Amino acid sequence: MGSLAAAGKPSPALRYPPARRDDDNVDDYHGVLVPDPYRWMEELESEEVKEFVDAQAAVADAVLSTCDGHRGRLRGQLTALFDHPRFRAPFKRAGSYFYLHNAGLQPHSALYVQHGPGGEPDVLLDPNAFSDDATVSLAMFGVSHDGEHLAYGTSASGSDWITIRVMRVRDRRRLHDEISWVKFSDIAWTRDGKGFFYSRFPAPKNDGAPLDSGIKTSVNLNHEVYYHFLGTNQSEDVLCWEDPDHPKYIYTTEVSEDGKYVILSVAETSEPVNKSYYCDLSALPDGLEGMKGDHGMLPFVKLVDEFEAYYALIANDDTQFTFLTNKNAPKYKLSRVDVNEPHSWIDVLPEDEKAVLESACAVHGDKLMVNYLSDVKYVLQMRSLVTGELLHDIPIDIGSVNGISGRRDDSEVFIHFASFLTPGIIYRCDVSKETPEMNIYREISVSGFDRTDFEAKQVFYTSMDGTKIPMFIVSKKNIVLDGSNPTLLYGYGGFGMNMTPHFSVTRIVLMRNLGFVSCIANIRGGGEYGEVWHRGGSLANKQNCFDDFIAAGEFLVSAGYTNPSRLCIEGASNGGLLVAACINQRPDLFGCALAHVGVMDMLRFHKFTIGRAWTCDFGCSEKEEEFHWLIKYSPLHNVRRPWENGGCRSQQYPSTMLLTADHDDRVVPSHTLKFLATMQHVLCTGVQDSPQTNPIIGRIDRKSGHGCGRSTQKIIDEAVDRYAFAAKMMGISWID
Ligand code: X98
Repeated sequence: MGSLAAAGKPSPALRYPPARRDDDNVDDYHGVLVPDPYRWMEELESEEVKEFVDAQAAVADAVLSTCDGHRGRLRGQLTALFDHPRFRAPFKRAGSYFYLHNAGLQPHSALYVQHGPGGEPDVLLDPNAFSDDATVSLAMFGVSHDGEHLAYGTSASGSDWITIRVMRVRDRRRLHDEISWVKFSDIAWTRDGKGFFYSRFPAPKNDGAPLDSGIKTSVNLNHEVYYHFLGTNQSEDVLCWEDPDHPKYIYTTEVSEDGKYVILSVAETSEPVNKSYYCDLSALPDGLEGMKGDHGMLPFVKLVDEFEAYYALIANDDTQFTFLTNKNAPKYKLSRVDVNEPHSWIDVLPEDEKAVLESACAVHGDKLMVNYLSDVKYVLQMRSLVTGELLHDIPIDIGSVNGISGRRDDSEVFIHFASFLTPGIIYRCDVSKETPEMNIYREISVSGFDRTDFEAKQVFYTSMDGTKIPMFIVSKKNIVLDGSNPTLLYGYGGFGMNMTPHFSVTRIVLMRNLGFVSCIANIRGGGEYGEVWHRGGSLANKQNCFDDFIAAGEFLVSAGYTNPSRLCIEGASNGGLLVAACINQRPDLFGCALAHVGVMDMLRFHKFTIGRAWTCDFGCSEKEEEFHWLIKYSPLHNVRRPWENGGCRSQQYPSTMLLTADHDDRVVPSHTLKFLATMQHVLCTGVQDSPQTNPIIGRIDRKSGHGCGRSTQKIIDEAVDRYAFAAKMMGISWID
């Protein structure tokens, strides 16, 4: 926390590596001069940055070595608890079941195939064989309609760049097909199984380094859609769509279940807003083959050609398309249009007043399994696809529906459910029955975990402006509210994303062996209550996210769960920004902060990779009004000494770990490196006899990215370091 002695006696300030400050580097934003002395840290491949990273690693190692007691015990418990078999929901193609499964401590889940319900499951594709050090992962895959071929995308070191390859399912024979520079793409097979649509960017310009090494930080522009024919070279792929007049557009494709149409979704930002085009494949005179060579792009019809709302195709009956949309419906609804009469939109399932319509899956002819989020709890229902009418409620426990897989030509539906104290259940539901039953198909059990030792609840606390904010609190049963419990508060608050109940082996160990209370605050900016909740925490309202998170901390203190010296905040990505902004604004309220892969430089995020797509939530410093929003909370520009300006002499920042990774091409590592150097300079190296004795360290992972595709070992290693650091810094003892 801000005041000293979180963990007992204050230790002397650490010696941080010197970082060159280029004081001449000053930017003029609409007449306001803003220094950027660490601009050189944006050159991630430079020797100077590599030396800085190495020197920071040495400091982090030295601090972490003082946590070795906790590290060893955490490693033991986490490894034991991770060692349990886990599964994802299967999906069916041509009578065969495909699913991901990890036996326990395997670095990555393998893709299995089982031919028919009674078939023997077999490994189809094992990502553990992709590389010796488990840094290449399976990022995406798609099986052709006839079940004959698997197209799969791999990512190296957690990068967003993907390479697609193809395998014949029957004999697991790899084809020669190899498709590079894929990013922000789906694999959309045509029903004839001859090939698939995908999206890519032009190959980055060769700057002298091998194209497949290092991190590429340049802005991603000029997305394109291609069709790839099996067995051919990528150079022969058919260019289906590009739009050089709109280089920022991002395209994704899907083929309708009847195989007749390809639907093109066009987005410009990460906002839930897109244009929707379609092309009738059956009307192409010579099919897609006829498009080979220079025949222009596919004749897409622009069904929705304005960025006014979000449209996701749920099902079609020939020209009748049913979409999940937020058009005049911030909690989403289903609408239908006859594409031959593009003004014929009707609402099939109108917006619910209370619950957000999360997803809808058309199954068994004209049935629809719909999934709502109501006060951050999922609600499942069977409805009629034709009329939207409710057929049955499908009771589920409080928790999250992580996936529904089913098709209109099948009555077998799989539902993946998990919650704080439920590691995972895959239900099989025969929807041909009058009243569909949820039968347990697979249940994940974690040996050594007993759910009856714990309890989970939801509270609603009041934020600064009076808004009620939901928060989940999970802990061992019957904890005493004497203000002494170590508490982990997690949040995200952005891009309409929901933080819903999920199972975490790591949190179980924290609760069981370190007595933590584990909390998730569903702050504004997320989509928990639809688009209004999202907008309430974005653009000019972004400060609401920080106020909501700070209010969560204050609630946990005032309700007797904890006190500031034992309150640790954590968040990743937009949540890393959240944590960083909150320690700037309330250094006194927290004992420890863990900020992963955060957006820390709010004035320059749009200049790297896909950062410009986040202006929907943040705004952009190039616009004067928006610059003034951003400069107020940008973590990099708001580090102040708490002991100055009237603060008490002993006040300081919480013990802080900033995490990033060398191949994070979503939020480039320079955000964290610049923020780390700034914190260390302002609070420590630039001050004589600084009161800042709580460590400020950077954990910079190697051969890793924004978070996806990490091996089990990397996940354990990182959790060990973060929570050993938090426990040691907050003076928490191990409970056997
Ligand atoms: C992104 O930046 C997601 C990036 N992204 C995608 C895909 N499509 C996109 C279309 C437009 C803009 C961004 C897109 O990943 C995509 C499409 C098909 C298949 C797979 C991917 N996000 C934000 C993020 O990462 C919020 C969540 C998604 N941030 C990092 C926001 C701030 C920090």
